[in-house]
Amino acid sequence: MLTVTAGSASELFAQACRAVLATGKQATPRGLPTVEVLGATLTLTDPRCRLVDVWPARLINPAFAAAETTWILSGSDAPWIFDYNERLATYADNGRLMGAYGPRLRRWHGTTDQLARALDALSADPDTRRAVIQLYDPEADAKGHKDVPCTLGYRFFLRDGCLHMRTTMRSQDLWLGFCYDIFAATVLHELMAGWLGAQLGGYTLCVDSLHLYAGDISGAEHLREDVYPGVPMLPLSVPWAGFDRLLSGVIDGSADASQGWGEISAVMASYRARKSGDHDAARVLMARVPGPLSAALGRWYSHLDAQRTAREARR
Ligand code: 5HM
Repeated sequence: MLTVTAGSASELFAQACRAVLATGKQATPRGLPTVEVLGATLTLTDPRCRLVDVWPARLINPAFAAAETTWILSGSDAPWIFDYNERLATYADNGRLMGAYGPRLRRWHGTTDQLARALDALSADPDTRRAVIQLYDPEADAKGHKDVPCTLGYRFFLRDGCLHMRTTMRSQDLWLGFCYDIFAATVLHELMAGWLGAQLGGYTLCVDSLHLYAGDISGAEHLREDVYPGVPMLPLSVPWAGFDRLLSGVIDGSADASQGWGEISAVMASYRARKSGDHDAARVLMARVPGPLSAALGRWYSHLDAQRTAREARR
């Protein structure tokens, strides 16, 4: 059993990569070679340090992290998410990601808002062990869809005024999936703590298969020993009653939000502007709410620019 604890997602990521490289075994599910550890518990003690940003070995697209988080929390499985990550579309069946977390989270089997249920359970009995959000659906997920949820579920525990969150995953691609999954899950964690008026406790991820694909091993081997932890993200708060309205505004760019939500909204708007070819507007929008996410977006744009220059030089 692998156990790793760190104060930031970047450090947790780097330490977990080192551990998988050192102790992992070969496994080749769906014909794709991996190095895998079976049974890992990864704990992030400060869930607001949620951005994996390990320059230059592993940068993430912060606009996709922001977009995917709002997509999930709003209960959506709409294809607009592909505007932020075209590769996701390869996992779709008839244009839809059948494993999308959002509808399961906010409308399980078309009816139950599990987010509201978990909040109600914790409000009614702060010591409850029943604040459970289930994502894996044994019936729907055995039908052979391309996208099968890797997260089985989330649980929350309120102890001594601190809200702790635990996630169980059957499978976690440490290089690619982890960086985005931990971002979205810890936003949910921070929001739930805010709705309950609780301090933010630790975030613990229990993974069955924690793996690195063969193509990512060299990147993992080149991670620096002294990873910069980064700084906590700007605070995210919103009353539960206004949550869905705020999310719609963040998604369509109409929200007049400040702090963390303002940054998320600006980062998404900036990325849309850049995709439409307006790089100047993208830079202006990116600078609208300065914070760790917009700073990371600047690095992501530099990375995309460098890739384009290299491509042009090869022509
Ligand atoms: O064969 P399997 O269904 O586990 O393949 C899905 C791949 O996507 C795995 O490498 C899994 O770990 C990764 N993945 C992830 O890391 C998938 C999802 C989708 O729920 C996710 N994180 N959130």
